[in-house]
Amino acid sequence: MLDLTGKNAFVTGIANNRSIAWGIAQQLHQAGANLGVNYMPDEKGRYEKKVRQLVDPLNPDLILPCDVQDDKLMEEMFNAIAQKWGKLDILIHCLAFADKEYLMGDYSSVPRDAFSKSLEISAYSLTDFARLAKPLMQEGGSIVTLSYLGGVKVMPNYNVMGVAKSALEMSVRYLASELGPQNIRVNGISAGPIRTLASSAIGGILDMIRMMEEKAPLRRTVTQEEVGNTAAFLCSDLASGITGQIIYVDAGYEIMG
Ligand code: NAD
Ligand code: IMJ
Repeated sequence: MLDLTGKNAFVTGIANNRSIAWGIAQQLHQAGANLGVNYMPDEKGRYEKKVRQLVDPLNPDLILPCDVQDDKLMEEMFNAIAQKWGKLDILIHCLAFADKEYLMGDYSSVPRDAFSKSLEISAYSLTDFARLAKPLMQEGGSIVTLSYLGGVKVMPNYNVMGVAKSALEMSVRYLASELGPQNIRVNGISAGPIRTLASSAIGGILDMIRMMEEKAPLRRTVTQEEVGNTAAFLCSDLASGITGQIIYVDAGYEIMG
């Protein structure tokens, strides 16, 4: 039933084999979609090498550099998508960043530039993506982003990222409202804690995982594959009536008081 054959899907945010974006790319590929991915450009080309190796078995049509803070690269990425595919059906936004020193301690210590940087990379980039994708989604489409409970409730150390996720989730709603008439659906997945580069780099992730195992209704954490399955569902015709939603893939943790 879940069939994405012939759909063009661009997945952002793969850094390594633990990335949530990698889980999503695999499920979209399995459902039959044509894939494109980005890598974060760096001087030594480390991310590029890693991403190329990883995605090779999925035969991607496109592997493009993109730093969401770089307007030129953003434009070039969407131009390359337009040239290769003509139309885009699915866009996955799976990236976030805050300076590590502000993912701890007092929230109020965050300076203006670190606040702006985090909101720009983690939240504004979705709006940028939507504007650039809009002309490529004339036949409709699906945009999915990744969020975390820390955008709705105060979670230890999440700090400025929580404020960014809050802006991201509200952007999902405004974009869904704007793009709905063009049959473009915009949704978010709020995932439970998963060990990735972005989560392992911070203190306390193991405590959060232990808490999930104790308190979540399913008494466990969730996997990249489970998040990938939900993303594939949201991008498929099975979810044709769903837009503007944040779906929790968190073993039920969010409902607990
Ligand atoms: P990850 O480190 O594998 O992925 C983060 C990605 O963001 C990387 O690929 C990195 O290159 C990219 N990125 C950072 N700055 C960028 C920029 N300027 N331009 C382009 N790309 C940039 O970690 P992850 O946990 O897979 O994170 C993916 C998403 O999932 C994030 O939005 C994160 O907030 C969200 N999320 C993660 C968890 C978790 O526990 N791991 C839980 C809920 C939500
Ligand atoms: C991140 C910080 C604090 C608590 C956290 C997290 N918990 C979880 C995360 C409990 C699950 C992971 N998460 C949901 C994120 O969105 C992570 C974003 C992030 C992580 C880093 C680490 C390395 C770095 N900058 C980062 N920017 C964003 O330098």
